[in-house]
Amino acid sequence: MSTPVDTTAHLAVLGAVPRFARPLHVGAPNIGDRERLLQRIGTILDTRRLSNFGPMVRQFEETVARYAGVNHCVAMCNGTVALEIGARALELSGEVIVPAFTFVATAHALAWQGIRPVFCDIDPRTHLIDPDRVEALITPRTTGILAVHLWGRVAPVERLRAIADRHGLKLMFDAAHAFGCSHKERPVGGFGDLEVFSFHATKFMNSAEGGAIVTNDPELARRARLMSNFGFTGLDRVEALGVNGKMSELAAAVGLNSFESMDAWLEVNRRNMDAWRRVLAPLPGIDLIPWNDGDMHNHQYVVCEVDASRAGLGRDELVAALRAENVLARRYFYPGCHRMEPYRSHPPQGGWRLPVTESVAARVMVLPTGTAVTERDIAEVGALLEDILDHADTVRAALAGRDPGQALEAQ
Ligand code: T4K
Repeated sequence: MSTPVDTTAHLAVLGAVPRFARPLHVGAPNIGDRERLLQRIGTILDTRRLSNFGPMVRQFEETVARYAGVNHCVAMCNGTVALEIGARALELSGEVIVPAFTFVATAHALAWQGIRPVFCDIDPRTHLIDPDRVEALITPRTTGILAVHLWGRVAPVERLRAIADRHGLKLMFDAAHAFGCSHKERPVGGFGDLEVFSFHATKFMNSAEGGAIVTNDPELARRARLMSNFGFTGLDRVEALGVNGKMSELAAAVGLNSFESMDAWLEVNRRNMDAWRRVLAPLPGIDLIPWNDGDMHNHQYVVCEVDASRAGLGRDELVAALRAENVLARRYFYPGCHRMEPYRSHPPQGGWRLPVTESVAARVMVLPTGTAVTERDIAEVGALLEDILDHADTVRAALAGRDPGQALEAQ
């Protein structure tokens, strides 16, 4: 017998036309002033300087260093290569302690260098590496800690610094989400031995593709720059093993353009966050994660946790129902790196035990924001969510007949 369709609910998951004709993405790029960008590209073409530490990249590095409050910035082609070069510049080897609740690039950057990521569980309140669990993971092979400022929230920097110092470990931060964020009035960039930004298209500040290593250590910066350019110290002189990690002039031009719009984009993200707060507040079981009021955030990620017992629907059901409507919510960073290859097939003896990571990864839903999303869009998604929750039983019944993978991959 087929499930009766509730005709009072005009929901795409029940066969209605999707509420949004145009998809709302998590991570639609912010685009700066076109005229200024075309001028910059014109200069690049006129001067025929396309790469290899040209003037746009130098200006980009100065700008990033200024915002991050550090002495040195080395621009890179993307955040992943910056993490790899950062790990090498710090001479990390053996094992490095890292959270599993992060984008897989954090772990891959280590494994790609032959370093074993040792996954540490997270704090359920902050979603950040739990400093109380780090020390138990240290072995004679441990050389460092790579923590993540997830969602732009600053990792427990003081606690991690103390642990690293006590055990003679290097401390590195994946700050891919955290450009423009700060903690206790200190901007992200100067914590740890070095930090790595991503300027990917989906980030708050983008250079289309791009990344950077920032540090106050001149020797680390010198080594990172050397490694990003094949180890060349002169025209025919190679002094170290290196790779090509350089940022192009075109990427730097896009990045410089982004910085000119930074204040306006921050304002949009704040406005959108306020709008999300308003529309989600009356909805049961969809809780925005709280932020520290004293800290500065870029609000590039609108992160909530779904409590199925109060919402009446689980996270996956909600995400599937939203995606059917062209609201492309994401399950970042499900299921956790430890459940992805190659880490899933090569756990340490006894397997990974990360109960907090797993329970958080099962609840998190990330909603669209950025300049492509308006307050009106958010109000409409709010009304839509209300409809979905009001018809929770019907939605669940409709989704029960579908391949869950397909429902979640919709769009
Ligand atoms: N560490 C952390 C903690 C990170 O989150 C990341 C990257 C890294 C390190 C590595 O930095 P990079 O090497 O990437 O610089 C995306 C991004 O590719 C990735 O940069 C990002 N984190 C991660 C969180 O998200 P996907 O596969 O989820 O994104 P994708 O391609 O589905 O894009 C999101 C949505 O944005 C799309 O549905 C459509 C829209 N979009 C995307 C792009 C690229 C556009 O409208 N236009 C575009 O140009 O990984």
